Amino acid sequence: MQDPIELTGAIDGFRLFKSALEPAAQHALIGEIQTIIADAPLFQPVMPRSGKPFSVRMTNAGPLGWVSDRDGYRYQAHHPDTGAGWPAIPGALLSLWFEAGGYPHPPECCLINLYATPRARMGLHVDSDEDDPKAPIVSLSLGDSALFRLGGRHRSDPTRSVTLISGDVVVMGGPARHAYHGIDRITPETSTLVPDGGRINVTLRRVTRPRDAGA
Ligand code: MD3
Ligand code: FE
Repeated sequence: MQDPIELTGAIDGFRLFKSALEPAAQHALIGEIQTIIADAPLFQPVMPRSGKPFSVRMTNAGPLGWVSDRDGYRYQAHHPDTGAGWPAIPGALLSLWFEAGGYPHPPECCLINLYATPRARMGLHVDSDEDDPKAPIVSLSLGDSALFRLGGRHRSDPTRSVTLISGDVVVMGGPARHAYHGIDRITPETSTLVPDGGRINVTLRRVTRPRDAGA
């Protein structure tokens, strides 16, 4: 992998590896993600309390999956619609976690987000449902380009924007791990990787504290 880019003026701990995955590896992963989706169908998360649907559909691989319904956000071991356990995390993504994330314990969640239409977006938020304070989040972008926004610890902190293209890998560690971030816009037809068009983002996460850790 090439050296990462750090956004000037952005919060510490954000690292962007441009085109970390070559096209052949991206294609292979799309195949594996299609198999995961066949096993664990995309579901439509809704906001806690209001029940307002997300514009992004999701599924998961790994021992724990992230879900959101009227009762709240949480990680759980089974699919919210089928009740089945989640499929395994593909080996290529485990390799990416260890290579890019540099964290010694394996990820427990591989959250797969599908931005199927140009209207799909993800509002500014912090990922705070995980209990391991030292583990990074490793993300891989596949398909159409996205305008990613990164802020700071507080919602009102200034933000930086950067375009993520297919094959880009982002690692959030240290202070960036708890920073506000979101996806403002997808640029349609910038990639043919995803069979029906759109963008897929996968994030690899450690959810629980490792048992044996000095963490
Ligand atoms: C910065 N996903 O799933 S990935 C999410 O492209 C999420 O689908 C976006 O935000 C997407 O929660 C962005 C990059 C990312 C992931 C986690 C972060 C950036 C982050 C956590 C802290 C700071
Ligand atoms: Fe997030």
